[in-house]
Amino acid sequence: MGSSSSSLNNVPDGQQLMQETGFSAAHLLRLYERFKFLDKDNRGHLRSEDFEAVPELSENPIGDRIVGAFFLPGQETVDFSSFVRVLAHFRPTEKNRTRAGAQPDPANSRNRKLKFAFRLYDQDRDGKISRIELLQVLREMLGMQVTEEQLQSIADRAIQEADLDKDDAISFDEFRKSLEKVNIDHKMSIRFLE
Ligand SMILES: [Ca+2]
Ligand SMILES: [Ca+2]
Repeated sequence: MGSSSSSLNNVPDGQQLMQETGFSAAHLLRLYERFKFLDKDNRGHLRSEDFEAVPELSENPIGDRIVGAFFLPGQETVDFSSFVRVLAHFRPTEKNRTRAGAQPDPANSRNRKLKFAFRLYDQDRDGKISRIELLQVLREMLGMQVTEEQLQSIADRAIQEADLDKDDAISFDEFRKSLEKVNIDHKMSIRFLE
């Protein structure tokens, strides 16, 4: 433990990030190595094009959206702390959290994971997934495999099933309910963290 916490001193805000995100010292060190590797020019921050070097994102049909989630609105760079805070959403959910100082609703909780996923759809951030926003994601994910008509009918069905208040859009609550039985950990795994 002694050696890993001393090397953690080389990681910017290492101790604080460990507390906040639940990543171990060893894990944070690996993420910092990864970050420095992506930060080719040693600027201390990443731009969206730096993420192209991550195959799991560049090959992911909605990789651009996931990369976009690393950036706050209007910002073009992401520093190491923000990088880690976003990646914390991809940590497996802990069933029995008794860790001292743990956040009441940490980034890897089911609720926070769902919120993260919801924002990948809700690009105008109005708190609802509109039919158009849903269609855009489906188009990116399914691409050439389906016709426009099939896409429309998949979207119709998804909205019909999830849209409880019949406003033709999916609120976060409706989104959460429609995914009640889905293993979100499995859906939101990313090899990046191994
Ligand atoms: Ca929206
Ligand atoms: Ca609705």
